[in-house]
Amino acid sequence: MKNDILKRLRYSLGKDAGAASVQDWRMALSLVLRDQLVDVWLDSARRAEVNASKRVYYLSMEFLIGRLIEDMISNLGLDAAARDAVEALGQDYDMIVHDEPDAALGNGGLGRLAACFMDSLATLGIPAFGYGIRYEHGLFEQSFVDGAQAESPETWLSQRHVWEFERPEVQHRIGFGGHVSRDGGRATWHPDNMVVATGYDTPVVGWQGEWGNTLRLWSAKPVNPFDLESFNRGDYLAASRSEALARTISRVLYPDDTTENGKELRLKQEYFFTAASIMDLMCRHMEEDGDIRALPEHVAIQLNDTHPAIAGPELVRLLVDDHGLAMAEAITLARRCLAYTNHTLLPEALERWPEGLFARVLPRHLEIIREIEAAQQAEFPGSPHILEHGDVCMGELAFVMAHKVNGVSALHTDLVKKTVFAELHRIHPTRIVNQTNGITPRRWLHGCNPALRDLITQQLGDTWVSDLEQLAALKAKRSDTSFIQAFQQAKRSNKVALSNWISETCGVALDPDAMFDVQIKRIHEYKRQLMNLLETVALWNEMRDDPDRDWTPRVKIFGGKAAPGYVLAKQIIHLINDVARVVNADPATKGRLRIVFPPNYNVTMAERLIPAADLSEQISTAGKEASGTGNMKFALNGALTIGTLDGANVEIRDHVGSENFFLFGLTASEVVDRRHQHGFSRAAIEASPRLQRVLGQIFEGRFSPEDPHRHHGLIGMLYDHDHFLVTCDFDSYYDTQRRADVVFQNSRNWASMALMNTASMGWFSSDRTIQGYARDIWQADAPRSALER
Ligand code: 26Q
Repeated sequence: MKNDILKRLRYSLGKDAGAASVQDWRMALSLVLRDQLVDVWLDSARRAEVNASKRVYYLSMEFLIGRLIEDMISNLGLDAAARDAVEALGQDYDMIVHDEPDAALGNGGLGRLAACFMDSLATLGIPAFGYGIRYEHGLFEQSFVDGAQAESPETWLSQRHVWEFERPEVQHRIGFGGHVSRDGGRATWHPDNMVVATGYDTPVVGWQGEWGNTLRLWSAKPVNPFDLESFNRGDYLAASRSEALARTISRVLYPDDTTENGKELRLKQEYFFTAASIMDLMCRHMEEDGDIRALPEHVAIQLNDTHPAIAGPELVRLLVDDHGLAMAEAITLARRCLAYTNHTLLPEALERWPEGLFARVLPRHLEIIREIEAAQQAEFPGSPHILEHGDVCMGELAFVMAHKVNGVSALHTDLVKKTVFAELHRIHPTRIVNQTNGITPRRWLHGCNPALRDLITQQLGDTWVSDLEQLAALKAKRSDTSFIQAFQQAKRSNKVALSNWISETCGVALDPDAMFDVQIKRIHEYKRQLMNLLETVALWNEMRDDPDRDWTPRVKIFGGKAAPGYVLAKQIIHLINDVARVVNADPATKGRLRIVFPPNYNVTMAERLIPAADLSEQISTAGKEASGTGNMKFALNGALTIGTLDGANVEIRDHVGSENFFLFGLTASEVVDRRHQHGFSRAAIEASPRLQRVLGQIFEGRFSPEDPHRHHGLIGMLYDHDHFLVTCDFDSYYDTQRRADVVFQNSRNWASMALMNTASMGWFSSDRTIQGYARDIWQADAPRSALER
């Protein structure tokens, strides 16, 4: 391996060992690893082809994959070999591995779920492609300027992305705009704008390197790179205008995790990657089979939310306009290929596009949508409309064009049936199914938590990594003193490592024996970071009032980004930083309470924080968080959850046992009722002197003396439009936190509860989730040989 690295350094990167930077070493090592992936990868592709296997196509606007190098190393079983080789070359292995930039091609849960699914599909040996966009700029980088969020562009591609293979031969022309002509019965779309989608392939090899799938990301290029005529005239700007226009499409990830309504570029991005993916899979099918009517036997297309919902009309367009099928047959055939995953109930997050915009960008698709609508109304009179109030409703479109629709946790699926799609569910009572989310144990335990991983492997051997339910055997160790001590030791070493990193990056010293209480996720009102902060201030007050009490020391850790246009979320960030500054400077609570908010939360930071957490904050307003997946990562790594009955929290609590979970707050149906009570938030505030005091302090500028009015907006919101019931759940949350304090004092008991969490989380492996999709939705099996390990 050492020689291979030197060879790559020299012949692929053109560098001499003496002149090589950390980045050069990292790339050389990565290229060596990539070589080793290629054989399995190509072999898997060949096997899928000769077996004419059904392929799964996972269409997602986002793949939040993070760094790849450690995954690649451990999936190939090369951990020791890679470290030895690098050290023999006199280089710092950890520095090299940490040099890789995060591929942040996603906002949060939905994008990370797609990445976990790719890992599980490969591990299970299910032939699959992930299709998405190769954004030049991923999610923005976050910094804090005087406590406020500032954004700057992310630039992961400023260095070469070593894992990918550019496929200049894989090109599809994507049209926009123009008009539709008719010749006899046949329609032809004449776009007035074209871009080329070029594929870039990243191999995704599963655990132990037995099967490899492809993540194919599309980049937009101009049809004609350069207008020579304009150049010769001396008009240099015009000469490259078409290039600039085309490239805009794959330039940047929208940083919003709810809908940015009506943005033309967003619609173009959605159509761009969906159309390229559909054309790509159609070409593959026609080459391999040749019978367009056999498409559903070979193709399962999963739509990750409505973002690729234009796949329905696009598939119908190709079947009717290019292959000559009748409209009704085309719709039925398309539906048998398509399935749709819903990730949200928030009304503002359901995608709608103005018909006018649609007509301008995708005129033929709008016609087809009208036909889909007409067919649906003819068969099911009074069915909810796809076209409504001058908008194209993407949720209804996706539902009607899918043979299965799934929610992402039991509670969420139940609410999908009762709320957003109640009427469609009545008409199609077997279409909605549940597939509770999962996480890949390779990254979220084996990779990120070596201390715990080694302890588990010592006990169980290493087959748990691809069969996570085996962790249940650890339950027998809950009263085993020496095992519990080893489990505690693993957690403590992770906390020490995190403390060192926090001290370097934030300049705050932490006590590794304090309770590490962590809330990391996008900043959203419904996720209630604000409630966590109010509780922190209340605790600070009480510690100052009663300094002699035996307080459980706490470290409150926050992480997360706010959408740049989400004013309230940004105010919450500012308030957290303001409170942190005051509390961390207070000698009265020194050693007892610390607040840290390391900037630029991303996948890599999650991998540091989660293994070091004692308490996991999953405190969304009940009924609002579709599932959550961070909640699973924490519990798997031995943190206890403080949480509401929301999303997958419900199922986590069922698995780990109610005695090992800190439950509080209103239930989803109580939330609905409470909202109808006039003045509910003022009533809740009045009933809680503790909360009143905190709100008063913030209002008076206790934490922002240089700008005492800074947080008036937030406080006013809590009094008058507390849509997410922060005030109503506050007391219950505060009391439950104090219960957690007491339990934490008995560290052995806490560790035993934490162990019960780790041992009970096997079901939340994304391997189980993917097996559910394969069985209930895709009818896709793993080829025997790949599964037989
Ligand atoms: C849509 C249109 C225009 C601009 C942006 C968007 C957009 C982008 C991202 C809308 C939504 C998202 C992301 C949603 C998301 O991450 N949802 C989360 O999905 C997780 C995986 O199922 C769940 O665990 C979380 O509960 C859910 O919030």
